[in-house]
Amino acid sequence: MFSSLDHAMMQRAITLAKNGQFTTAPNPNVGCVIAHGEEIVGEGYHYQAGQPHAEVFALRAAGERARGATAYVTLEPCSHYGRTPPCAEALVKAGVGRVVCAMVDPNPKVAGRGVTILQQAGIEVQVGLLEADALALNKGFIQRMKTGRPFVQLKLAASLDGRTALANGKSQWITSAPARADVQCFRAKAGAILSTSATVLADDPSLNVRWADLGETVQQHYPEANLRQPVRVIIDSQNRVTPAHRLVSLPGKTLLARANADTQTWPEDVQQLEVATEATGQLDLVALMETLAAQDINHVWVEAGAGLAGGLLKAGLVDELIVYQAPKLMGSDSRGLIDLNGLTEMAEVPALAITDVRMVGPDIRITARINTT
Ligand code: AOF
Ligand code: ZN
Repeated sequence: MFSSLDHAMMQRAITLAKNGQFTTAPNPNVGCVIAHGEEIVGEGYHYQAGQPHAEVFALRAAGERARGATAYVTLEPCSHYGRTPPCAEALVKAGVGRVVCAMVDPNPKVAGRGVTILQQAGIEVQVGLLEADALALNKGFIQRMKTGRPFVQLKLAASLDGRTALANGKSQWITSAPARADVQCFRAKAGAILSTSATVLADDPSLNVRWADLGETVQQHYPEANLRQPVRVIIDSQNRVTPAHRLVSLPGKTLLARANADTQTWPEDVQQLEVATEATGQLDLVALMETLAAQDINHVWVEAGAGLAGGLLKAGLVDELIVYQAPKLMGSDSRGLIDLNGLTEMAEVPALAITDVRMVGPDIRITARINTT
């Protein structure tokens, strides 16, 4: 059904889509190429929510040459009036002859209606080219649309023997500067950074994206990578975070997830989010994730201690682990990586599937999925 030329064009559209990976949240990354055979007449990608969609930029570039052309789009063209008018209608109006999309848009407002609009206008439509690559582009968006929960990445940093701090609590720094720059890139792509009041009280962290720390590659290729700050979400069931903590007054939104809101005066960018609690008094993490998804957060990047890491794993809320390990040995009286107390059988041990291993400076970075099979 698809020629090698089709593959090359969709590959180009996927490359274009990645240009928006730091900026489009909560919208998906989408790329579009308009071509007559081998000749590309227009290209575009979605840059930021509220800005035109990928197809609009590509159609603008193509002008009259869009007539009779093939449009390659990494996501089904939209059919709805959102922040912008429907792309499917724009493609019809421009007179394209054929549309190839990598996948159907899981947004219930679209979900096949874009394809129908095109087909009803007599345009040939094909779906499914390089679908796996398109799915990988928007793991968070797709998961939120399909399940009402965000995609959750748990970051862990440890010595080679899996320790995160000495027995006296000292931990700066275990991993290298390049590993910490890599963390900044993950933060910059996420919709939210999740941490706990324990971390805030212990370290008074910023939990923001810092341009200077993003590393040269990102700085050169994505000059707008720090235009958007992820939302900081702090689990604070005991109301221990105060307006004096550093992250409260940094640019960007902060959500304090609490059992009960307090009556203090907080800066405008700080919102208290009341979340249901469990019998233990701890916040219901599933309810928290669903609330975050309802606030359009596709992708949560977790940077916290062993307690939250264990809690999220036990609740089945972790989709991917990003583990940095430094070439250091800290010994078994140092602190461990994850609280998974009470395991008595190997059958209860969460099984992982490692999907990537690479060096980041002198450290290694392991990416793993929870193995559900
Ligand atoms: C497309 N092309 O480039 C993107 C699409 O609020 P809006 O108007 O920006 O609409 C956002 C929705 O549109 C988003 O949830 C997704 O369903 C679709 N995104 N569609 O045709 C694009 N970014
Ligand atoms: Zn659109």
